[in-house]
Amino acid sequence: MIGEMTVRIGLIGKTNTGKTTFWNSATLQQGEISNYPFTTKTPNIGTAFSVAPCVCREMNVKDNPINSKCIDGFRYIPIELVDLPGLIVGASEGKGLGNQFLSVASQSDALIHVVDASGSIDEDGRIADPGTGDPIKDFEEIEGELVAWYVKIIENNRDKIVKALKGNNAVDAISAPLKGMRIKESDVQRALEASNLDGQSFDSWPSSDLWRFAGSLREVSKPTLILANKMDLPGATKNYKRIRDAHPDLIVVPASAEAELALRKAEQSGLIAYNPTDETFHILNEKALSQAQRDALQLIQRMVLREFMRTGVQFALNVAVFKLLRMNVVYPVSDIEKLSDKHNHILPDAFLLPTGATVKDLAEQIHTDLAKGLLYATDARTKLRLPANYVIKDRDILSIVSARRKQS
Ligand SMILES: Nc1nc2c(ncn2[C@@H]2O[C@H](COP(=O)(O)OP(=O)(O)OP(=O)(O)O)[C@@H](O)[C@H]2O)c(=O)[nH]1
Ligand SMILES: [Mg+2]
Repeated sequence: MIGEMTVRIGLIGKTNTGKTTFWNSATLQQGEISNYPFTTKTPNIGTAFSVAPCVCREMNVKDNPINSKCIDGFRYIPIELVDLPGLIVGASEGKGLGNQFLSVASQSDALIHVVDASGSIDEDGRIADPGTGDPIKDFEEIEGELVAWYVKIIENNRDKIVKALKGNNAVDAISAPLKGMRIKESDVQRALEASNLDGQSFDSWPSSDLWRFAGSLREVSKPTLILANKMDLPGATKNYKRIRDAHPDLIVVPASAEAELALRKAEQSGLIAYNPTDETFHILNEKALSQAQRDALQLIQRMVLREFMRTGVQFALNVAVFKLLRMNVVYPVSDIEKLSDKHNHILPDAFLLPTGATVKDLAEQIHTDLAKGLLYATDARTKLRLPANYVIKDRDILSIVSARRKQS
């Protein structure tokens, strides 16, 4: 079910870092990849998956998923993945292509900031000799552009905010023009507190306060991980460690998007069996491989999978969904004995709901009618009745009982 509530992850970063390569490997689509700066001209939007162990094995049933997939006991739950045009310094002032698409980035729930850990792009994002570029500097510059853009949005809405401040509290007044950016009131509240501006009149903030607030708001509203990409190139390991040391407060995931793409392609053409949640692949048809393919697979095995255990693509998506956004997986059913819907589909749906979400929130996500007449939910494991304000746990299997409409 891809809709309003679907979790959306955005790929940002300097041009040429491998965003589209990552996106292609995760969505199996064909965005244009090249080693020229600014290859991606408009955002690519596609479906990727977050993967978690399914409850089917624990409950000992064979499931028939509808809104998701179940492969080898793992549930693949769809999320939206957005690939953005590359950014460079000055983007917030309109340099490059990125500026006009920062609004698309801002509609994500979380961001994956891709850097070239091998240091093989120069300051302007042109391909250079590995080791000559600096991914830490790249990361910090792009982050600076993002904050500058937030400052600009708030500045552009200054009159509206000041007007709204007359009848409302600061959180409501500041949040209103930011609604389209998936920024919640609680984000604004947290950012005001983090920047020591809670209770300070917005009207009289000096520019330094505005920047501090924008920085906090960027941090709390769009949780972000750093993807240290191109780990298959020389020098990348050193930079990966440098990035981790420079940003101990952020999760850094080492990756090779190119290796993931090669493996997914080889899998699609039936050459290998590869499961992205797995850490290895095996060759299905040795004879069909060309020498070049054989060499490439060996290189991937040696350089990427053995050293880092994984290519990092699926892992990064899971970290974004389950660690940054703290999502839980919940399985709504209609019949708690059979664990099925009305049409006998066993464990048909898996939904992602943020930590703290209640039975009421789940009912709303399924159908507004269901939420309106909501009475209670029943837990399939304990058969207990749970009230509307029960806080959902990860892997809960629940049946919603509503006076208005029974769950289909
Ligand atoms: N060695 C190596 N090269 C990579 C990897 N990921 C991407 N590349 C290469 O880096 C170059 C840029 O890749 P893209 O995916 O087009 O980069 P992008 O970030 O989308 O670039 P823009 O659209 O211009 O912002 C291409 O030549 C890719 O083949 C990787 O993991 N390892
Ligand atoms: Mg691109």
